[in-house]
Amino acid sequence: GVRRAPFKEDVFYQIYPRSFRDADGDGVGDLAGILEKLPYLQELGITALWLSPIYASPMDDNGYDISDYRAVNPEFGTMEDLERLLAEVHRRGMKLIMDLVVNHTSDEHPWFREACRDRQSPYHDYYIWRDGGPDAPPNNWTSFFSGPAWNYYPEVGQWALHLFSKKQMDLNWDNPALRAEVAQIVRWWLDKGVDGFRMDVINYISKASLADGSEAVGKLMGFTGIEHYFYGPRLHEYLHELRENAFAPYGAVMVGETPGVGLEMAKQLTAEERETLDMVFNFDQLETPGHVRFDDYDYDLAYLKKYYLKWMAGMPDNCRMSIFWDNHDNPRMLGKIERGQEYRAVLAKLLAVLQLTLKGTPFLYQGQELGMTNIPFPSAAELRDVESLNLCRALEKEAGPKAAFEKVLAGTRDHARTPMQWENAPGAGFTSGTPWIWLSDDWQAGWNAADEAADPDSVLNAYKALLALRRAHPVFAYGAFAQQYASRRDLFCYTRTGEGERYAVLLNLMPGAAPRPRLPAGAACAYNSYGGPAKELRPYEAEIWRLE
Ligand code: ISL
Repeated sequence: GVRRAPFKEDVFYQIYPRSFRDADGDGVGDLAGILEKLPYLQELGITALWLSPIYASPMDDNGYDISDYRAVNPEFGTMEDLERLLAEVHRRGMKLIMDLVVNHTSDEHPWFREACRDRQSPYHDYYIWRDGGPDAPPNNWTSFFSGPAWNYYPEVGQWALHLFSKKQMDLNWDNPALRAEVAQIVRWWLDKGVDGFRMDVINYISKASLADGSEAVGKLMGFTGIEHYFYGPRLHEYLHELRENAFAPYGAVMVGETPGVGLEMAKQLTAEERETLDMVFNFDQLETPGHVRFDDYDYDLAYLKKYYLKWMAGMPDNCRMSIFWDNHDNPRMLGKIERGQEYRAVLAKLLAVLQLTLKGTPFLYQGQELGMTNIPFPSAAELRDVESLNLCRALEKEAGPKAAFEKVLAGTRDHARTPMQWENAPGAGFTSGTPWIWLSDDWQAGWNAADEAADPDSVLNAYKALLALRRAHPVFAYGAFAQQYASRRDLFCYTRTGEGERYAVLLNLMPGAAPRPRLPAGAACAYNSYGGPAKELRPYEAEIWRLE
């Protein structure tokens, strides 16, 4: 069975601070806004929060470009605000993890400034440099945010690597001084009482070599060079060392964001006896095979079932995966499956049941609990994300502005970054000012926290009920998973068994009615997404049954 640990019972909730709640009216969410909403999160039944970066940053990538790891960006508030928030989170019995972005720093970080100023500086070797003239970069690697992965710095006559934007410079983890520096930063925050970190693209930190990337892999993935760093030769060593030197003494949790690692690597990275990460985010569930994020297509729910069946069968009890499909880097899953309004609420509830009853650690993303979805942005002028803007610019050259915008609109990360819809009021209760990013009028149609709190059938109240059920029954955290009625391709049925309890979950994956499979005598309905069970399963109906 699964070994018990407090963090394994948690349901995490990701806050994207810019878009959560703006307390001071400047249009940008802030720490005071999060503090204000803690009662809401506690009532919802969340037990742990993950904050996307709030550190000092020029905000080229909304804070994933850090210029001071020990400072709070004034846009978000002060260090006192953060300490108050942490104390209040703990007082309410919740945990707080922060975002550790240490594959790269901002080019405005003093380390990088020093590195550029003087080749002899000890900080020079904190980054990844190659000699060469200004005409051609040292290899064919591409950045995830369009264009080559290298900048030329005439001051030192060298190229420096950046896998992300031009202002996000990759750190050289092969340098022990840099690794010691990162451990110090982690300990500094853990000393403040933070409960752990979500570690940004942490599987990219060990670069095997700087040889050219395969053109074939580049074509397939859309990025060239990735095979040289997505699971580098010293990755395990670096993570284990950081665990020993920083996390382990505090019992703090290490959650790896690990794009591109498959099942076998996820096992290697999370196996408890290997003492590396506590769990990973994998991303292969986010697009149905044959598609990439910027394709305009309807996601097939049957694939989500197939994916989790494979992973739950493949992950032994000593390994751990997170369960999620929404975050700040992707359009919302709800809208990828169904674009219309007809099934919006019931599909949101099905996804809630699924996420809170599969075996693993759920990470909810802000707004999921409201049934927030992807609303088409009106024009390219409304886009804010560096990835989207760079891609738009690159595509415009080939295809013109209209086609470029359509392509970007299908996959833009900005879909998930629109403001939280708190109230039926101007600014949606997010801000009294002008929101930093486009806000649709979706909040006027009942899709906001205040209206939903008052509606017993709302998505919000479904989440509350499901989170309460999960908290009351540790079988959902620890119990064994077994698929049932495997021949029913229109349904996803499974049991969770353990801790002296047994539950069955029935999900109708189709937007039409379906015959109901037989349940054992004595089964009692613990949750039904239509308010109570009927003879047939209705479109996207989701149920949980308590078995004797
Ligand atoms: O959006 C992507 C690129 O196409 C994703 O692959 C994403 O960049 C990747 O999952 C890494 O994401 C993390 O690191 C990035 C940052 O922009 C993302 O917001 C963050 O979640 C660089 O720090």
